[in-house]
Amino acid sequence: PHSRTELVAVLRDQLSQHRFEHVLRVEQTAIKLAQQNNVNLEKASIAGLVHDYAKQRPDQDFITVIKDKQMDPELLNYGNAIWHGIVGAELIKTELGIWDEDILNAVRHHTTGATIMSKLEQVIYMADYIEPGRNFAGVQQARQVTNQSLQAGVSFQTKQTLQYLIGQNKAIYPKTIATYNAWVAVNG
Ligand code: DGI
Ligand code: FE
Ligand code: FE
Ligand code: FE
Repeated sequence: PHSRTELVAVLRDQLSQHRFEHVLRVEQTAIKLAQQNNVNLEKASIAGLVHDYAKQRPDQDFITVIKDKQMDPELLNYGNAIWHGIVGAELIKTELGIWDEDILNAVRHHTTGATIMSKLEQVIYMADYIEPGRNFAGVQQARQVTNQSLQAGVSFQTKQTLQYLIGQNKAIYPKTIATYNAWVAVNG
């Protein structure tokens, strides 16, 4: 895909209607946050559009990439929730021909966050969390905090997500814990 229109057509084909509409809302939210935080708008648009590109792929596609590219073997203990970003970025390179490492890192880290995140990575991490279709308890506060300070939003989400996962008896991917430790004390 060489234009936004072509990229949108690929995503419409790869994703369910529900997931496709989420992706369009993440794109628009990312563009807004990028404007507020002096981030490149075109990169925010592309990263927002492709962040969940691999979300509906079968597990075996990810397992193949993890083994072929000798990625962290610890990944094999997790599932689609962790794979679609970190491993999905590799599919975005080879299948969509997007090689921009800023965009790829934003996709890689959109679920788990990272100890150090660029502004673009922070924008995509937050846009995915607060896009207008989200309706979990606390999302209004998340939107307010993020509009005041992008970094405070990252901290807020990181703390909320870890609490949520523990409440659900989910295994925590070590990078998610590292993100928590790095961001827990950030207030603005
Ligand atoms: O792909 P989306 O649904 O738009 O959102 P996402 O990529 O941010 O999150 C996908 C899921 O991943 C979400 O239900 C929370 C979950 N998740 C985030 N960190 C971890 C995790 N799940 C596990 N098991 N461990 C984690 O560390
Ligand atoms: Fe996702
Ligand atoms: Fe997210
Ligand atoms: Fe998403």
